Amino acid sequence: MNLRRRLAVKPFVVVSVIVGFGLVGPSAALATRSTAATTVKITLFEYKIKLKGKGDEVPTGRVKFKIRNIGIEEHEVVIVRGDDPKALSAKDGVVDEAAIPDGDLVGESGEIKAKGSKSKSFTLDPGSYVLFCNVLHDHGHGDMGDMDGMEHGATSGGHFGEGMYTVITVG
Ligand SMILES: [Cu+2]
Repeated sequence: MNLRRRLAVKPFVVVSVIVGFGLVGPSAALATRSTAATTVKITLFEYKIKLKGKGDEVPTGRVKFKIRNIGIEEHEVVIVRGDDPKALSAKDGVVDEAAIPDGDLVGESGEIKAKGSKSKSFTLDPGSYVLFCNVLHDHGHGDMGDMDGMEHGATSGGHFGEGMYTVITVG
């Protein structure tokens, strides 16, 4: 499993190195391209993902998500290609992230504690993206730490099922 993953990732690294060298060249076309990231401010609370300003329309390229959790529960933002949250494979209000095709999963913020904040940047191609929170409802299980994959196998629902998602358009 591990080996397969490493092999799968390697060609990507090689390609990005080559592209990186290409950017060093004094190309006028590339020089005019803005390298500044667009900042999109996101507020999380029970159970909504709110974008500030015109955050749902984002120019293509580097996007910096500044995420604040103003709620009382832990939240996160998962970014997936697509324009319909309901098209995601979900069970009991929890999206099956393992069922998302590799190329569609852009990334995630990771859990953000109540009153906490996090910034994360992604390079986004034109298209639509679903942003959602896949945190489970807290049933007083105490501190479970950062257990990876704890979303899976849940039967008691999660924030996605409460409608904690939104759609952004890039391009
Ligand atoms: Cu949440």
